[in-house]
Amino acid sequence: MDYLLTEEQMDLKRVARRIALEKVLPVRAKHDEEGTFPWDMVKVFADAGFFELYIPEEYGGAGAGVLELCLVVEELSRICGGISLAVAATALGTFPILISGNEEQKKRYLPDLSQGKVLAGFGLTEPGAGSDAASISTKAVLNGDHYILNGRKCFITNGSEAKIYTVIASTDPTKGTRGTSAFIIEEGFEGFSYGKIEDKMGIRASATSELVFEDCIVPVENRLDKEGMGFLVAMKTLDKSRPGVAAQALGIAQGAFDLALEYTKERVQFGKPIASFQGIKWMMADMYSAIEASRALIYSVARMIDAGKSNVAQAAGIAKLVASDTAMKVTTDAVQLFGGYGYMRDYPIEKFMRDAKITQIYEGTNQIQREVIARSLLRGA
Ligand code: COS
Repeated sequence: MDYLLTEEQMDLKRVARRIALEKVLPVRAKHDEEGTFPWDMVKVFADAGFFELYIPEEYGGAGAGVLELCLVVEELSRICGGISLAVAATALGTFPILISGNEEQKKRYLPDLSQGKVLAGFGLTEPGAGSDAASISTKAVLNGDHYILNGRKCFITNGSEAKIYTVIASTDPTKGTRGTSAFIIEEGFEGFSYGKIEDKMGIRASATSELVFEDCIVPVENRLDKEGMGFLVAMKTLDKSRPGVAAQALGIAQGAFDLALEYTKERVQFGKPIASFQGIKWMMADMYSAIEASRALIYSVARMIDAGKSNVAQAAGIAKLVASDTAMKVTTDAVQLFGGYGYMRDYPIEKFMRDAKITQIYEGTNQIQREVIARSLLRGA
């Protein structure tokens, strides 16, 4: 397949592949086993310019786009779907500022984010508000020149490691989706702390934690856009970030496939490599075809977003749905191809299956993606 990437995009993909092999691979097992945050890799990624890709040049970024972000996330995830999240989840936390920040907010926050000096996270989900994002109960009450936030966000990727969080809170509970607002919260704001740090099945090299707001003081100038725009900011953010989850899923699928291909060529049973059996060959062909189909989809959706197309919710949902279901199927099949060895933690393949699962769940479960896709169909959008 030829995806007609530019020379620069192919170079970027090669650099990400090299860094993944040279730097990420040696520390992958350790971070996965110990569940530690890969600060050693954040420095490497910052030096390589991975945090600046999608940020405009005037704020210290590279002025590239979602496609470039996807290329990097794909290649890093091909080695470790957990470590790649330091980059991908920072993009998720940064997009609201890019989408709806004013000049002052962009100048204040984007330069440090683009240099990887600080990481970001995105706070929408709450214990009682997951798929039903409009039902959030975290409240922000205006009090002079600041808001007072009370509530709790959960499952926040990069939580407790990031310094900047874009958080959605209710400013007028009587107005439903139009009664929510988005805020930039800095670590260190009075009344802001971290709650439970999660112990996870997969992506164990990524931090996931609660954000706790107890009479947290947030200056009015940290509100993004007008009051009431929070839900829209969140939806537009997810439109832009879901291709990144799809790219993470794609990388995980490709990484598992790489290992399975190598193994089936080497593993001899009944006197020949198992790759020579039709049952195995056809499995590999199906796995590879699904991976390429996901790749074609993700790159084209990322290009749509970078071209400034509107109404990308459906396309972003399709990319996330197809790529994450592919990742789950391909990694499960890869474990199957390794047989008993695939189930053992001595081999890296089971980690790919554990890492794949979350891509069907976060940034909107795949049931929600189907809902988004179907609603667009029914609206004729
Ligand atoms: N772009 C622009 N506008 C959008 C939009 C989008 N992608 N999605 C919704 N809107 C608008 C709608 O057009 C509607 O506008 P009006 O009030 O003018 O009619 C408004 O936002 C409310 O939308 P809707 O009625 O569809 O809201 P619902 O409460 O039914 O929720 C879903 C819609 C299910 C799509 C939303 O709750 C969702 O995405 N849930 C998943 C959340 C998620 O991904 N969580 C993961 C955690 S974040 S990492």
